[in-house]
Amino acid sequence: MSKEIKSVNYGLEKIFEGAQDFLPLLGTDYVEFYVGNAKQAAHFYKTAFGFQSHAYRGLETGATDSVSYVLTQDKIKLMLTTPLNSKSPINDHIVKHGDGVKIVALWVDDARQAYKETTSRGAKSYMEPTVETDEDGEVVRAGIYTYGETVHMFVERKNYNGAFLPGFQKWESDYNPPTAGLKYIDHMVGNVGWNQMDVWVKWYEDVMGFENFLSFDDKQIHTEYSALMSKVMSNGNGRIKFPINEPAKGKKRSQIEEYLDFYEGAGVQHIAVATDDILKTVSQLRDNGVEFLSTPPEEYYKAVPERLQEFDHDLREDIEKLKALGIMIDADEEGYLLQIFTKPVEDRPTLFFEIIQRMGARGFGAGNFKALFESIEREQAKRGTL
Ligand code: TYF
Ligand code: FE
Repeated sequence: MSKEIKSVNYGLEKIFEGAQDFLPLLGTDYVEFYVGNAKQAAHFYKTAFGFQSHAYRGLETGATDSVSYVLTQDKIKLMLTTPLNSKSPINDHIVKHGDGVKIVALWVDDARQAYKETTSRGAKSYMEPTVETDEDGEVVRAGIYTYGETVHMFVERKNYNGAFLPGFQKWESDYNPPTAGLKYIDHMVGNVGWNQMDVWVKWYEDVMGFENFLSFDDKQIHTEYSALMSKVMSNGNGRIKFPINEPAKGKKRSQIEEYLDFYEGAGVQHIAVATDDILKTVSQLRDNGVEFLSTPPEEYYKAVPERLQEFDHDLREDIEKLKALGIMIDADEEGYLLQIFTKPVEDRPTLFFEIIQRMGARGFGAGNFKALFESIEREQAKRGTL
């Protein structure tokens, strides 16, 4: 399988040569989850994943409809929002999907322009450009729908000096567990329905000006039982990467079908967060009680040196240490990467996290797909959902 990735054509150079980017993105701004109990979820992301208390909006700050906690870790900002009464539309999202990602916010220089460029290309509006102000300045936000009920919010904060957004106060907490070394969001993956992948690939091309950076078909991504297809979309400067998965026919129910059944539609499947010391990060997360998928079998680790040699890379880490923590290794021409996946972080088997350390490689771990999917299938079998 690692041989096949050689034939994959990386697309970034082409994007740089291409016409002017009509949607310049500075990076991921924040990710907002709609959850049943934001107070408890915030405690979990602090205790288990090492996030830091950052900002708060709730009854104490004059909000009457919902409460939001904002957590940070280096460049990552998570917002956890919960409704305060039965009338809030946030309830409908939670009833249908369970806890999950509602908003993937993108940092821009001009939110009005981003909204105009994308809606004129066919994006469905979620929120017209809206100016919010407080004593720290102003933020302009505008939102469009992507797959399912998921939203991309454009956030313009060049005239703002506050902690997060107007309406939030700094969240001072007496409980401050240490960070886990998570640095930034590397990519966020969407699961879409049968035969919908190319529809959303085209949407990201036409509406957002993204390009298809890598593709994996069901011949590459399959196990004995299940299959899926995946295409990675990237924006012009390569800072934003959104792989899109769709299920493919196999002997049994694939993990993508399981997700679609339990999330009751398309949505964010996993958030990959980068670290520059995966051994330290993962041992800390394990100590904190984060549950990871089961470790690949012995044969997987036996084959690693050969897979790395194929591309002439020296693994700087001790393979025994990686194995002890269940971390997987994949290589391509440019380097290698280390990655590991959590179990779903809700009772519905939906959203999970990936921890990734890139040592030059720009791929997504294609050489690990088989071991990873077999590990996911072991969990599905326990749930009776395979
Ligand atoms: O983001 C990726 O492509 C990798 C591998 O259901 C992956 O993290 C792909 C599909 C999937 C889980 C992980
Ligand atoms: Fe991933």
